[in-house]
Amino acid sequence: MSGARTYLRAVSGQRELARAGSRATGNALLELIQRRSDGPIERRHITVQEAQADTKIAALLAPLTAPRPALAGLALDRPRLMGIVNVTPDSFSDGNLFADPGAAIAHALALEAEGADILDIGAESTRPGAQPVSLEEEWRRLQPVLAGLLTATRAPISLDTRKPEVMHRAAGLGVHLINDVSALTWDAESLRVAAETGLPVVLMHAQGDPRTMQANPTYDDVLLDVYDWLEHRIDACVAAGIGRERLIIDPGIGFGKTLNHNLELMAGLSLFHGLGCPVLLGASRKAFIGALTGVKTAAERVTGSVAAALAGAAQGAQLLRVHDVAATRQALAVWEAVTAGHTRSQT
Ligand code: HH2
Repeated sequence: MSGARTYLRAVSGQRELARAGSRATGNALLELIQRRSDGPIERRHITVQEAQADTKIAALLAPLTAPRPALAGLALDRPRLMGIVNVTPDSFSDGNLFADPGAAIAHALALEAEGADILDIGAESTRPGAQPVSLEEEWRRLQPVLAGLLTATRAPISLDTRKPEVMHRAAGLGVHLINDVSALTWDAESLRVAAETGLPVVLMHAQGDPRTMQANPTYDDVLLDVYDWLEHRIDACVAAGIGRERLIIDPGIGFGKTLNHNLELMAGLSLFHGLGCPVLLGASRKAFIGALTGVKTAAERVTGSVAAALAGAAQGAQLLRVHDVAATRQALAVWEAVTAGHTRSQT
């Protein structure tokens, strides 16, 4: 079968598969997807036992069951919350609220107190239509916040940037993670510099640049196209010396996607575990929630955001990037206990 590719995802039971590890015999239901360059995409359901009985399919099952290494000291055996701190005048939901360094630090500490496991600090909005900011302006905004936070919090600090020089400077200050919405494609130096930092890196998929990305995003099959693109970026990172164990992948909700693209990605999210890296979902307060609910003000999309976070957790996402940490933490605590049938201390 020339030009054919096979993919495997858990339609249900991804969390149980991950817990069961190589012993995986659980009741997960799998979907086998075959895409040929010259024909329709075929999808059929199979059981874990059927997957294990076929050597080629068993190889696709392995990354769905393999444990992920700890990230910046955090075990990834349960969904972790990345609290968002935008040190910007123009972010889509909280622009200008935390542009002052003191306000940004206070907000980050409040998110930590609410239960954020990681704090994601960004100083350049990448919302649709956003204009890029210069290196020096981005660093002017970031430096006091990073320096202040690194002495004030025990939570790992993630740096949301596309610029290699910002990665280099922030790594020198001691940040723990790089989060790049361009998956290290924005600058020709990004791969090399990110490799040198030795830090874990979030590779997010985006089609196009924030200024134009919502103009007319098109895909053959959004789920498989984003998967293939992220796989190529992982390969590029590995070739540049960033080992797979340092990578986290993210389908990039809202970045060059229509409403239906976003919904297909969320519904098929478990596919991305096949890449063998932790999966991050960033759906918080985004426009697709407004489109589904009619809530125009981003800051009022908390309930919809929590629903999206739970949907991501149900598909085994290890990291959830959220503005509303307390609300998401409360929902996750209840959801985890009622789906498990016991509290975590009883496991
Ligand atoms: N979304 C935004 C920014 N950074 N990083 C990852 N990994 N995944 C995302 O989905 C993601 C991201 C956009 O949200 P926000 O930071 O709230 O807004 P803005 O870009 O306007 O500052």
